[in-house]
Amino acid sequence: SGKRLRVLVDMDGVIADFEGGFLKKYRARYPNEPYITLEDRRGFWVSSQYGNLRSDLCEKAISIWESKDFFIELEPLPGGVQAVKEMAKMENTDVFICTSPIKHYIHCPGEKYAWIEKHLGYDFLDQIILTRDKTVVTGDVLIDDKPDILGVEPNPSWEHILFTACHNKHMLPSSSHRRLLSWADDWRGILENKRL
Ligand code: UMP
Repeated sequence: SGKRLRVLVDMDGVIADFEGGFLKKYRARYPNEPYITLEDRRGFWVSSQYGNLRSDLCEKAISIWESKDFFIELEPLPGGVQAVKEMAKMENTDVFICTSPIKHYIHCPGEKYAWIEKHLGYDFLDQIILTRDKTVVTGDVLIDDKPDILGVEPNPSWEHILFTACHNKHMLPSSSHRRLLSWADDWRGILENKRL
């Protein structure tokens, strides 16, 4: 019922556990260095918080996600893969995975494709949008854990639904954001609302 809907779903922090994967590999590679628990994470940029802890930890953090196999080995976040599959099967619904690759491009873009094929299937490779600027992509909703999604387009077509993550869960309720607390939250209700 209602109009056709285009849903953009972010990858890291929404369907793939970037924060958990990072912390596990950081602690394994740098067992004698300080780290930030997921409970203590604040701010979208992991590298900034590690850099504030001690300046040399910024580049050590970056070395983790620039390594081969970091992105392909990320675990799915609870309910994310199932929700995206279910969403894609709904009538009048087009789902795209909209994700920003890191600029160290040797491993990341290919591994993002491989992750989607592994967890969502070969046919889902048609639904990938890799972009460093999500404001130029049109859609009805963008489900993303990054609080500030900026780019060259000052008035993006999508409504940003803030997906709760360890780094944004303490942020005050923003008038500009509706939230999805997890994939157990009412994402179907948000879609039905956008269809009206
Ligand atoms: N990323 C960084 N630095 C950080 C944290 C994440 O470069 O401190 C990368 C990982 C992802 C990208 O490839 O940024 C985030 O992409 P989106 O979730 O915004 O699509």
